[in-house]
Amino acid sequence: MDNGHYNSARGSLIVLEGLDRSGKTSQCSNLLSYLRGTGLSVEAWRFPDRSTSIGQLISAYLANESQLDDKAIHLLFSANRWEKRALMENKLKSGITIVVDRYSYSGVAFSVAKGLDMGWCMALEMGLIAPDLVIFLDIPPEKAAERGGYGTERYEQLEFQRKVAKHYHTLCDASWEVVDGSLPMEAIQKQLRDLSMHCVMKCQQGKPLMNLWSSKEDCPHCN
Ligand code: FDM
Ligand code: MG
Repeated sequence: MDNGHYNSARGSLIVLEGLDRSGKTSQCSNLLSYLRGTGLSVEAWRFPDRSTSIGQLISAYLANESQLDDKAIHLLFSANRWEKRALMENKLKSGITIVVDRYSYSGVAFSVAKGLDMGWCMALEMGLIAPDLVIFLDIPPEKAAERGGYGTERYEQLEFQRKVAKHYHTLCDASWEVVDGSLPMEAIQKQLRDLSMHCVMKCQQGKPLMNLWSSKEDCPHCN
């Protein structure tokens, strides 16, 4: 803390993960309004953050406008999180809660589905800020595919999403909150609100900010 303006209570890092068309994006914006309504300072972030120059390279790749080696694009996704790390830490320490649509787990699950090594993928994420809450919106890939169909972006294909789902389930540990993404919208909203409020309270009560996968024990898949 380098000035006297920080609130004593820090913000929480809340991450939503799930397949494409699992409902993450609408749930994130609903959660944002709810949390704001309780008087909290909250921001909604998403990864990839397409607004930066790295994000624009990622966006072109996803739109099939460029071709990149699988490791090269993986490194860009990871760099896109690293370039926001300091800002994220400052916001959290200044009392702002951040709701993030996708984080390192997407980075790992999608790249491992393409054949990259899980330990290699995870190692690049070590030292980013650890989420205080990871909510996994769990939905069968077939059901996600039915929801108005996929767009035209790379990865929005049933066969591929099946593989991603498998790797999400490998990453999912006891610290994750799994919410059934097939439930009615309102039921999901309620669970997300309750989980988030509980998390915010714990952070306000002094739960320390941690780094992601900071030790080998935290990262069983790291080499
Ligand atoms: N994606 C997202 C990755 O492959 N790696 C990552 O690190 C992240 C954050 O990018 F198919 C994939 C997941 C998705 C695509 O994401 C674009 P959005 O949420 O649809 O913008
Ligand atoms: Mg998408």
